[in-house]
This record gives sequence, C-alpha cells and structure tokens, in this order.
Amino acid sequence: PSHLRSAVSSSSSPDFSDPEAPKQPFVIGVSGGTASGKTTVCDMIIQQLHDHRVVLVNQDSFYRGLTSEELQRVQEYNFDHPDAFDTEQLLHCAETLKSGQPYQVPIYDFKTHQRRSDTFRQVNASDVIILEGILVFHDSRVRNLMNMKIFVDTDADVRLARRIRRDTVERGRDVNSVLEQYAKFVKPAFDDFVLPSKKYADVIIPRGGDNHVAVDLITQHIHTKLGQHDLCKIYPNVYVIQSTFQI
Ligand code: UZR
Ligand code: MG
Repeated sequence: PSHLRSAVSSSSSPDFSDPEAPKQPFVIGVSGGTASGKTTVCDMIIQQLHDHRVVLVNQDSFYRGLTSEELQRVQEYNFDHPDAFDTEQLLHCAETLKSGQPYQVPIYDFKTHQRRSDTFRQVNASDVIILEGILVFHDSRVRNLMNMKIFVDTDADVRLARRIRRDTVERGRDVNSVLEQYAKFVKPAFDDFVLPSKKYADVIIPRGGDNHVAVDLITQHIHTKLGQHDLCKIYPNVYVIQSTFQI
C-alpha cells in the first residue's frame, strides 16, 4: 500500500543492502549547548575518517543577517532562538548535499552579525555530511535527513567558561556583555530548545572533545556503514573541507 511505501522512503536509514539502491551520503547531526565541544568532536570525527570525503556544515552559517533596526538594539536580539536561523535554507542545503549536488553555503560574520555579501563557501558532494549546531535537531525535516544523531553533553560551567574565552578572543566581545547575554538568552534557550532536543540523539557524548573513546566508537560505526555503502568507489578523491568557524 502507498502509505507503507511512503513511510519506508521517509526513513532516515538508507537501504544499504540493495546494490541497486542509489548511493546516498551518510548524514550525521551533531548538537549540544553552546561551547560544548561540538566543533571539536566534528574535527576529531573528520580526522579519523581520513579515508573518506567528509564535509562539515555549520548551522551558524545560516544565521539570518540582522536588519539595521535589529543591529541598533543588538543586546536585545536572541541569537539562541530557532527563529534566528534560516532553517528553510539549511534544509535546502542539507537536501541538496544529500542528493549529491554541491551547495554554496553563506559565510556569517559574528562581529558584524551579517552575512558576507561578496563570498560564500562552496561545499561539494561527499561520502559523509556533518550538520553541526545548537539547534540542528529542532526542525523535524532537518532531523529526518540524518542517519546518525550525536548530542555533545558538557557541563554548563565548563561551557560558560569556554564561551567567555571564545567570545572575547574570537568574536570581539567583552566579558560583561557575554555574561549578560548568557543569562538573558543563552541559558533560557538552552533549557527551552536545546536540552529538549537531546531526546532525539542516538548517541550522547559526555565531556565533549575530551572523550576519545566515544569518538572512536562513533567513527568505527561510520566506517562500518560506509563499508556497506561502498561510497569510496563513487568518490575516489580523498579530501576534507573544514568549517571556517572553530571553537
Ligand atoms: P556555538 N552568536 C553570537 O554570539 N553572535 C551572533 O552574531 C550569532 C550567534 C552565538 C549565539 C549562540 N548566541 O549561543 C552561539 N548568543 O553563537 C552558537 N548569544 O554557536 O554553537 O558555536 O556555541
Ligand atoms: Mg562551534
């Protein structure tokens, strides 16, 4: 019956057993609170998958640029709310890459809160696509594209300490504004949107990037899946494109 067929085709697990089935990239979602070590975990996975083509797409790239009115009152802007992202575009990007087509990912500037108008990052088709960000599990359509969902679970005090260091060093903020923003937006949005999405995770990694055992287990699983997948035959050129934004 057709309702059964559509239920099967919308499954997040491609059929690896059928040799005639179209080869699709393996899509991994990596979520977790701010400064939990998501980017570090992704970088470790990418390093250990050196024999496959891996691309990392950061949800941060899909922040909407602020209007001039929003910029004037930037302290009141909630960057941790799902509406701060262009989720339709993120979905389109993920679908395009999953179908094997390249995508031009926008480049967001955290200092000006604007997208760069002069350039973008070309992301090519690959064996593995990693979607990383605080709210990548929020939208069910994006979530359903994922073959594996990882939640990086790091204590809030460790995350805040890292966040202060990163925002002052890399994102041009002062300590007071970081703390104010954390109390006003980051923490409430974590409780309201990020933490509830943890239930969708297949794997929860405690201690983030310090957890080498977890990353080993995850990459072992991906290797197994890609072996069944036999994608290396489609993409013989091995190289890695990394995100421009790092923790
Ligand atoms: P990660 N963010 C900014 O600080 N400025 C911006 O222009 C856009 C985003 C922050 C955002 C969120 N929140 O907590 C964080 N605030 O980037 C997400 N406040 O990035 O996942 O790397 O922590
Ligand atoms: Mg990051």
